[in-house]
Amino acid sequence: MNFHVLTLFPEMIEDGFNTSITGRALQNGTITLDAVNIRDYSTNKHMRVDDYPYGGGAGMVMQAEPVHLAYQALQQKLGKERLRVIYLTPQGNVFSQPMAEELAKEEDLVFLCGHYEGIDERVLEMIVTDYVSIGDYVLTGGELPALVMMDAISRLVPQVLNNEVSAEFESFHDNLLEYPQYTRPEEYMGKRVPDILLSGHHAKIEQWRREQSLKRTLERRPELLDGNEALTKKDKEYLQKLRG
Ligand code: 6GU
Repeated sequence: MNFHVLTLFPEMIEDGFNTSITGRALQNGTITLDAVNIRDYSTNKHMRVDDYPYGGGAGMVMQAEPVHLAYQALQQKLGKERLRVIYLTPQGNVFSQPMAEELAKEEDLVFLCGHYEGIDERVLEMIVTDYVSIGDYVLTGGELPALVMMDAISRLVPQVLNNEVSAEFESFHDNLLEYPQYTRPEEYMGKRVPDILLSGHHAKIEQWRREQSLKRTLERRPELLDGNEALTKKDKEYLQKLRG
């Protein structure tokens, strides 16, 4: 997986990605990251990349040309005419695990990060293939959303997680929330680890964990249960019992 990020703050992208699991994936070459400074493609003698909005209004707008030139340089470098270009904007489709799974299949992904009041619409029409938001709130720029997306996509790339099974057994496995986890000591401030987890009885532990997932999902995210096709007859009986 090769990530390319067009941004005015490349150090924010590099620093944000270079730690922990994503940092290790960069070090061992499973993932590459190329943070391109859009300002390097300014043709203005003062290296400006923004200007006042036509029609008036608050703030500044990023100009089309530097973004377009940065994109064309990337096309040249990769020898690819068509690229998946994701523009981070609160006006986009809301990012989700299925979207991460789909994007993880690509060889190259380009993230375009806007700042100020956004980017000149004309270059967006020319190069953007996907408009994506990370939720209904407003951020100052697209860098944190790009990092959020790259993190979620990275952990789906084969070889990125050291434990191969952990990408499957997670929150949103079967679209249910994950069961609670415990580690040593067996008792902390008078609170004991559930006995079943110390029993060594694997089938019973699996059943307990499934029930905890169902209980937690019912309590915290009940909408995930509506029409959930992963629910077995046994799951549904347990949910009936919980609902009383
Ligand atoms: Cl992708 N960008 C910005 N600026 N704000 C956001 C967002 C994206 N997603 C939610 N809020």
